[in-house]
Amino acid sequence: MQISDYLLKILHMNGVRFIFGNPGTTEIPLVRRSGQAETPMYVIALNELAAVAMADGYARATRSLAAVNLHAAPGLGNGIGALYTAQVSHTPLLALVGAQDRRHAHTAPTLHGPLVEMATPVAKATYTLASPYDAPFYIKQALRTALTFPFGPVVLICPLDLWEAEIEESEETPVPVTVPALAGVSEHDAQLLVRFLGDAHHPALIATDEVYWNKAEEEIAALARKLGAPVYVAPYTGVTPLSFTDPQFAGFLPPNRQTWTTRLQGHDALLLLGGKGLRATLYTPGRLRQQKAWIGQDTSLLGLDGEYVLACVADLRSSLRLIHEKLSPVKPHENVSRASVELPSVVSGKLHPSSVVHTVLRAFPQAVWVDESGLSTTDVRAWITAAAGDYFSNGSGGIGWALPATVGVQMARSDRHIIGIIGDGSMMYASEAMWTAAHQRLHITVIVLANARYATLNTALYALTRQSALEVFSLDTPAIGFAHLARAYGWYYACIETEEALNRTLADLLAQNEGNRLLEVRLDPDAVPITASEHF
Ligand SMILES: Cc1ncc(C[n+]2csc(CCOP(=O)(O)OP(=O)(O)O)c2C)c(N)n1
Ligand SMILES: [Mg+2]
Repeated sequence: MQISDYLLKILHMNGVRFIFGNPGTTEIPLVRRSGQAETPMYVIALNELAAVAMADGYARATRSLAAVNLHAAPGLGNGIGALYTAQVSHTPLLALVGAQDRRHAHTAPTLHGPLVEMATPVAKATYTLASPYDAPFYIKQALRTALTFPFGPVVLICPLDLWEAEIEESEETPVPVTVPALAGVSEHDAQLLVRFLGDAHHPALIATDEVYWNKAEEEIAALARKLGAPVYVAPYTGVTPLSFTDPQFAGFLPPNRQTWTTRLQGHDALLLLGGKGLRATLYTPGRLRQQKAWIGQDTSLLGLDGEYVLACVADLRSSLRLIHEKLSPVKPHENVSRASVELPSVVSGKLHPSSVVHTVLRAFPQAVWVDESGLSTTDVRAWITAAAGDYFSNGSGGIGWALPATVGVQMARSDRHIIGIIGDGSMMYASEAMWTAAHQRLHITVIVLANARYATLNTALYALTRQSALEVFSLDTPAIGFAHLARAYGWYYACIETEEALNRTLADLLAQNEGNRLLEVRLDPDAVPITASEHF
């Protein structure tokens, strides 16, 4: 059996249905053999940033391994930013990277490059196929590593001259790989954690993406209920570890050390569930002085604000169950729910970003959301009612992810209405993803919040310097032609400039759910979202 066939068959056996990618000469044998019986289908993306983010969206929406193919050195280079995002968000990805034919690699041919060195900083592990003898081993090893907690992108480098090489007969049969299982915390540690939580007057749980990857949303909700404690979601969590409507859900923490220190100061014990700790954007001072404990899998945990009473590498689902079982019910504490944010009454006649976000969220309570709405993200999180797993954001701060991720999410959940809510700046990094959406005949809705600027950067500018805006952050000369963009890719387009048009268009959308739709919502460029002060 050829290496390419072995790889495709073992991917399929391990649940991989699609390879998102942008191929080149070095991967032609792989592309040629995909899409046959019991092999994944190749989904063409028009650039590598889009390909990786599509695979990332697909993996997040299915909570399973996704594959992406990147062309040799420049292709890998183009995908690095998106691999960084997948790494930060613990997405299980297998990146198949093509490499030059080794018969002339020493002559520095085109596309030759230091692939291992390029991939290493953004990969959980990097493997290179060197011969037909080691190929089955490294392919299985790459799959196993990608499927083992904590998840992250794993890179497998395949030189062109090896794709069609024959594997030894004894190694031929592709099999589901054995993945090392992770146990829950021990009885002893569970007892310590019960005491840690039970002795506290006001404990709080902090959830990260690992709760989602461990499928522990019900367990975290049950423990929080029994404990009468709130669950905060760590800043920049790119998936939803708990339903936004859960009574114990207390909101996303802001990515600001000083603000989260204040917000958490009423709690005397914090149990962090996964992650490395909390992540801020701009520097502010602050220190979480209360006692902390941690359960998770990413062992690069940082002890930023003092050491942990206890830190356990363990499966979250069974750990939370065991702690729940051992814990006696506690009288509920007050103020659990997410802070309520009132919509201001707007009279300018132009569209205010907050009222637009409020209206679209109310119009589609059942949708799955992919959010890269820039400065409006805090508004979205104030009002959204999505269930666990129905809300995604890049999680790394690296924008350009959302549009292609929306394509991946739609391919994973074809029965759901997927809405990307995306800033006009964020929309333009990988707009070619619209072609893949059209080619795959998807039915995505993208709402572009068109304020003709990088409003987030003006807000950061103000936080850093007290200057309110820079001309450089304007996107209005020329205005981005979203109508033309939609036409270029065969998407339906509507331009919305008034409340009345917004309501009418949303009603039309509810009535029919066919094809890809781009709604350009032209906002009052001078209005800022009402929660903008919490953005940094
Ligand atoms: C890959 C990447 N490049 C650049 C940035 C810096 N950046 C952060 S927010 C932003 C502007 C976002 O603009 P838009 O999507 O229009 O949202 P708005 O700020 O207007 O609400 C930029 C360029 C980034 N975060 N990631
Ligand atoms: Mg903008």
